[in-house]
Amino acid sequence: MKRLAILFVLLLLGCEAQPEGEIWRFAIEETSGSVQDQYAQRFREMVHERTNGEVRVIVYPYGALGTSDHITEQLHNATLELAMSSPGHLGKLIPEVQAFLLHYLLSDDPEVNARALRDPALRAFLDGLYAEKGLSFLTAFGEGRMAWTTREPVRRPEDFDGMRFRVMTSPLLLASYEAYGASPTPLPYSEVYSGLQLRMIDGQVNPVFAIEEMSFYEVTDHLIFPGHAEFVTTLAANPDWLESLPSERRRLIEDIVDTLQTEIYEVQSALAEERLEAIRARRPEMQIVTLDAEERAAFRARAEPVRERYVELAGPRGRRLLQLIEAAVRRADGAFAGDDSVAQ
Ligand code: 6CS
Repeated sequence: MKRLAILFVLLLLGCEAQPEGEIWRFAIEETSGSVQDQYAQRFREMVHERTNGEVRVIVYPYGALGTSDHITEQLHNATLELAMSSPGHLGKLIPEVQAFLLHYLLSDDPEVNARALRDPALRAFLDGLYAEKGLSFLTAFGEGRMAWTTREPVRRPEDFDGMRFRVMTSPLLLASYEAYGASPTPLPYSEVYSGLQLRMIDGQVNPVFAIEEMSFYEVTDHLIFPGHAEFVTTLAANPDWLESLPSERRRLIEDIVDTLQTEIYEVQSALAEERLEAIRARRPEMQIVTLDAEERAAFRARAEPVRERYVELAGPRGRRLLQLIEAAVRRADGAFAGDDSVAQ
């Protein structure tokens, strides 16, 4: 049924009178005003300006072309040229990228992660993984600290006992929340609000900007910062399309992606603050807590063995990616002074 609906939208798009000139179709996994939307809109403006209007970028917000899985499929089939592909969903196609979902691996400081995600060795490795699955990796960036929103308070892993907790659809997320004793429930983004409202699920996890714009704070009572992860997304392109572009267009894309790497850090940072204030103002009774070091340590201890589960799922290349991320975060954090080597 969903496939039919998507086919229908694609047919409509095909029939719609298209303006003259080159068109690049860019799908995002979030709604208007989100971090991904602000990225895509800036990308669109810069392409337009720097090609003197020869290229138009059409941005499709979440829902226009289906779920994250549908978007990746369309990118693969060249119905789209560019798309955001978050590891939380893309892990089904590229198991190794689930490393970004491991808890207490990235820093709790988005600025450190922003530096780590620029690491050339890490990016080159991701490049190879995406290419093998018929996608071109363009970049990875953080969208902000993740918070849990739940109906009941959570301060210890035991508080998760039996909790039906919504996660994105990558398999590793099941292991991550099972380790806390929860009953993880994978669902597409579009079904989270109704799932909480109808009490099919008791909690979910997302960055604050998303909790605000998807109104998850309306249907949960506790917002908890466990310091366990930042939401990381990746931008990918269809490889045949990318290779078919003249070299100056490819350079233009590289240039814009490079500029946006800095800009998007500022965007997510401002949104995280503004939207938390908006939640406080609209729902003053919402209990907002940041877990302290001791509380985090209890979750960290449960999360540690999930790394082995990840390696089982993602194999030796998964282990390698994990090492590259660890090394990049250490270097970005300034605690890895001078030594660039990472064990093979
Ligand atoms: O929870 C999700 O499924 C979604 N969350 C965000 C912040 N972006 C895209 C992703 O699909």
